[in-house]
Amino acid sequence: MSEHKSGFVAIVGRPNVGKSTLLNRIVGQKIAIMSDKAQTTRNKIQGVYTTPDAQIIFIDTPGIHKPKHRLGDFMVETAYSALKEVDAVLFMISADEKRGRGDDFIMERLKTNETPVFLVINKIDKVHPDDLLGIIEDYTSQMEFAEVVPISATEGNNFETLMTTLIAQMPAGPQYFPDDQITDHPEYFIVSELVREKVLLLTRDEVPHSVAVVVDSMKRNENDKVHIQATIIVERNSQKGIIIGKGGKMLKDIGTKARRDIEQLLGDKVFLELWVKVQKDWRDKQTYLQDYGYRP
Ligand code: GDP
Ligand code: K
Ligand code: MG
Repeated sequence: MSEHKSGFVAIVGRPNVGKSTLLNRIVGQKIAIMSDKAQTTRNKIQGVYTTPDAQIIFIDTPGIHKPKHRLGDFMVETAYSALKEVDAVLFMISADEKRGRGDDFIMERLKTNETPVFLVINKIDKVHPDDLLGIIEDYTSQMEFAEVVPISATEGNNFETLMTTLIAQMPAGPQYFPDDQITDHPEYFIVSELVREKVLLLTRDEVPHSVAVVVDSMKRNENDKVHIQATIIVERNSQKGIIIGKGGKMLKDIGTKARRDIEQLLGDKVFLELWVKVQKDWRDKQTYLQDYGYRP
């Protein structure tokens, strides 16, 4: 009989390399929001991967980048503090993009750490297999990696290999969470992220990152529907107009799409009520940041 293993793993990498996509594959359910916009993920989200012999708790870190305002500072801090608490780091890169300053910046940080680092080369479905060798040589000349694993987070290539290799790296330890638990985040946080995802998806570049979503209440009513009230917070009146849309159409679309995802998540019928509020420059005001849940 082999000993039970468990440990914590951080996923780092520049924006859009596929960290949230990998995490969603790991937990097999949509918990970290995905989009093609950078900096979609703001908070540390944990996903739990459980097998009969092992359990790994994953942390999806916000993209590491040069902070432009206070929210940026917080995002970078979250990413760095995660690196010290873990048993392994997955440094994810995208096979179809050249090594850049962002990657070098992250590697400089990782080098100062004792934690074993896996180089995860994602999006191999987008390149020719012959290109991989050059990528591997380029990165391994920069620092030492415990393992190098090329994958496709969307297609699933080498996913099992990555998990097996990771488990081998985990220390002996107990199962921290029950078998069926995939995240320790409160449901209202995931719900707010799902609404925010739809706002980003439907408004494209018109309402970039100046949007936050707060779930004001979540209650089950008599006919067993979950009644959710949430507020979308923007910085300018013009953005409020875009989000509401002509005759309220945009807000209705956001609500419909978000409701479908939330119903899947909760396994219950949902009645979703959305409000839009303007809060000027909320990103630069520490008190607002705390109100909206971005606490270090
Ligand atoms: P993050 O910012 O690192 O969390 O990146 P996301 O997980 O949000 O992914 C960014 C974009 O890359 C999304 O459009 C994903 O669908 C896409 N993507 C992620 N993994 C892969 C992959 O393995 N192959 C391809 N072709 N696209 C991917
Ligand atoms: K993203
Ligand atoms: Mg992400």
